[in-house]
Amino acid sequence: MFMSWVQMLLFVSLLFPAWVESEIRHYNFTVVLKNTTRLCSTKPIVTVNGKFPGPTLYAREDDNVLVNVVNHVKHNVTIHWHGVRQLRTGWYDGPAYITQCPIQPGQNYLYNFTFTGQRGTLLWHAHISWLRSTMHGAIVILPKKGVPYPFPKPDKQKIIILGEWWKADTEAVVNEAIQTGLAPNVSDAHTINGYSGPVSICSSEGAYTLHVENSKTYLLRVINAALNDELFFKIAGHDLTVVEVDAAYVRPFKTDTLFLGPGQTTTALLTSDRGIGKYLIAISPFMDTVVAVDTLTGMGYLRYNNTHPLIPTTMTNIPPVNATSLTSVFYESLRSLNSKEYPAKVPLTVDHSLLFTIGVGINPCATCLNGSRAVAAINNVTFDMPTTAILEAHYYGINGVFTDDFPGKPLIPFDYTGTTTPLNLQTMNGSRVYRLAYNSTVELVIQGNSILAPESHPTHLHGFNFFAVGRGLGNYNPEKDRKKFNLVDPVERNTISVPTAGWTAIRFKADNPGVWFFHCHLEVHTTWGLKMAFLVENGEGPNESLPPPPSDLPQC
Ligand SMILES: *[C@@H]1O[C@H](CO)[C@@H](O)[C@H](O)[C@H]1NC(C)=O
Ligand SMILES: *[C@@H]1O[C@H](CO)[C@@H](O)[C@H](O)[C@H]1NC(C)=O
Ligand SMILES: *[C@@H]1O[C@H](CO)[C@@H](O)[C@H](O)[C@H]1NC(C)=O
Ligand SMILES: *[C@@H]1O[C@H](CO)[C@@H](O)[C@H](O)[C@H]1NC(C)=O
Ligand SMILES: *[C@@H]1O[C@H](CO)[C@@H](O)[C@H](O)[C@H]1NC(C)=O
Ligand SMILES: *[C@@H]1O[C@H](CO)[C@@H](O)[C@H](O)[C@H]1NC(C)=O
Ligand SMILES: *[C@@H]1O[C@H](CO)[C@@H](O)[C@H](O)[C@H]1NC(C)=O
Ligand SMILES: *[C@@H]1O[C@H](CO)[C@@H](O)[C@H](O)[C@H]1NC(C)=O
Ligand SMILES: *[C@@H]1O[C@H](CO)[C@@H](O)[C@H](O)[C@H]1NC(C)=O
Ligand SMILES: *[C@@H]1O[C@H](CO)[C@@H](O)[C@H](O)[C@H]1NC(C)=O
Ligand SMILES: *[C@@H]1O[C@H](CO)[C@@H](O)[C@H](O)[C@H]1NC(C)=O
Ligand SMILES: *[C@@H]1O[C@H](CO)[C@@H](O)[C@H](O)[C@H]1NC(C)=O
Ligand SMILES: [Cu+2]
Repeated sequence: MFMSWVQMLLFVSLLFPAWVESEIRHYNFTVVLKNTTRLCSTKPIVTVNGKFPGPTLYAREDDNVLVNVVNHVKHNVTIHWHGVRQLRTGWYDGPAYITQCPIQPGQNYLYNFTFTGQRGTLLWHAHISWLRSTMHGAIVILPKKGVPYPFPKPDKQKIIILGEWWKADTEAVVNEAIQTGLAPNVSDAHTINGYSGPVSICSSEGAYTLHVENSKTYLLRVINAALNDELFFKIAGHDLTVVEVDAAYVRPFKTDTLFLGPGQTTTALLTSDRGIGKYLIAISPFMDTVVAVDTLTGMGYLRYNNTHPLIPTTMTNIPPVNATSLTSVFYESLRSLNSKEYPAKVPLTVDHSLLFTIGVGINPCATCLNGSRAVAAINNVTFDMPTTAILEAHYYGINGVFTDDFPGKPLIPFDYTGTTTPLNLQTMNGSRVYRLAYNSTVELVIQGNSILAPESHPTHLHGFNFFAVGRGLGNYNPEKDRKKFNLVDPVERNTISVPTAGWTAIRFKADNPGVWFFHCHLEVHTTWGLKMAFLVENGEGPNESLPPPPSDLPQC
């Protein structure tokens, strides 16, 4: 006769499937200090909700997410939802002084955005100074209700967050580097879900254990939340099938080693078919040049649930720090699905053809320890952080905050990957942006330079996914290299490594109005100035324009 509430809900959901499909998900992120013991010493760290790594943000595609961030520490904070498209929600993107002023001590800000056209694994992290070393966590975007994965349904899902740990306070580490002009101290360990596993400096350090049962399929959502290291990820005795990167499905491929730069995510299937045993999980850094990195391997274990404690761990071959070929093989294996359901919408025409040369050099500095300091630049521009958010200055037409004269190519071309370039990097100052009309298409060749040292740079673009259409070594040659671009099924990502002494070409469509940060995701390089922003103008009508800011947008 009468319908129960459950029946009523079912009835309503049949009538209005779209209405029940997307939900509003509320989260409270309270930023607090938490005394934490790692590597046999205790220090207070800045966390969300006292957790390290922080809480996971779960949602489905099309869900509206509301995250109330309350700042209870003495630092200014912001949070960036790394890889979330933020379609017309640029006020919630998070990089300090680009899209918002910081959330100051005692203040709060409600981030309000929707996952559109994305599914998979991403991460959130603080986007101010070096706070992301301890303020980060996973974002899991499940497919819409009733929509299957384009791969066999896993039995279980696991989140695996790779990080870096310093025994010192990371704010002290970066401040010391800024003052002295020298490179900041490298981290003391690599961590898997917060634990390094036993290392030389602390043999009693705990380890992450991935508990498995035999004959099951696990979906591993692997996130590189390290500050400054690109990392290899390996599990002894088990292959992984990569199915998605940066919340975009890829053509599945099998590998025994994952390679992730900071900010990148890789989702892979693992089949537990060994029956019994305890297998080493190893994360180790990649650096194929003379620059110093932390070389301690982070360790965890995969353990079958019927394994006796005394069964020894099965070891794996840990890739050497200079295993360049592994990184190339991994990148070359990545392809978009480019299926009917998930087409690769690669821009086929190009309105802006840009060349950005990126790298690190040395500049004179009277107040620095050696009379010089490290600087980094894009097309010789070392980005100055303004003291007002650029997005606000753009929206309200405030003069004097930024200029829109960012050079689209090097003003004086040079032999980017030559080895005889002086270490001195001629830099220009400024908070310069590159202006794009709504819907314009961009081809951006990111050319690594060898001024201080050739080095791999994981570069990140906010507000868009791009297609990685080409990659090569040496100086980019448009006549020769452009012909080889993959415009059919290139991988779609938000962060891409520019190979050491080489280049990477990406394409994207500027269909998201706002101000979008572009920077190296090695935090040390961001600190030194390897950053800029794209300003995308409004299109026609409200659906192609940035709405006004929310009333609680933090003020400077
Ligand atoms: C968030 O915090 C508010 C205020 O403390 C509380 O009322 C609300 O229930 C919390 N929401 C969630 C999802 O935890
Ligand atoms: C951390 O430990 C120190 C020393 O024991 C103590 O003074 C401080 O209140 C603790 N802080 C927090 C956030 O627990
Ligand atoms: C979130 O933003 C949408 C518009 O994008 C708006 O309709 C909604 O009211 C906002 N939610 C809150 C809680 O402010
Ligand atoms: C950085 O390392 C040097 C040399 O080990 C040490 O003296 C210094 O205190 C460290 N700086 C910080 C901020 O921990
Ligand atoms: C391992 O897990 C399976 C499935 O839950 C269970 O049947 C089995 O008894 C477990 N084995 C042990 C030793 O706990
Ligand atoms: C990596 O470094 C080792 C030790 O320095 C060296 O022997 C080896 O040739 C290098 N491998 C590559 C691929 O450069
Ligand atoms: C700074 O000076 C010290 C001592 O003279 C030297 O060992 C070091 O290599 C110099 N560092 C840089 C980055 O120039
Ligand atoms: C950029 O820096 C390089 C290397 O220092 C130099 O050769 C080039 O002339 C500089 N370009 C400009 C426009 O200053
Ligand atoms: C860049 O700006 C700083 C301070 O704003 C100034 O000291 C420096 O001389 C400027 N450098 C150049 C190359 O203009
Ligand atoms: C942008 O592109 C969309 C889809 O291609 C089109 O519908 C829209 O009219 C375009 N807007 C402008 C301002 O060009
Ligand atoms: C804007 O988008 C909404 C929802 O997609 C649609 O209903 C509306 O017609 C669009 N308005 C314009 C002016 O295109
Ligand atoms: C926090 O941000 C405000 C606004 O930009 C700024 O005035 C203040 O100096 C910042 N505080 C710290 C400790 O950086
Ligand atoms: Cu870099």
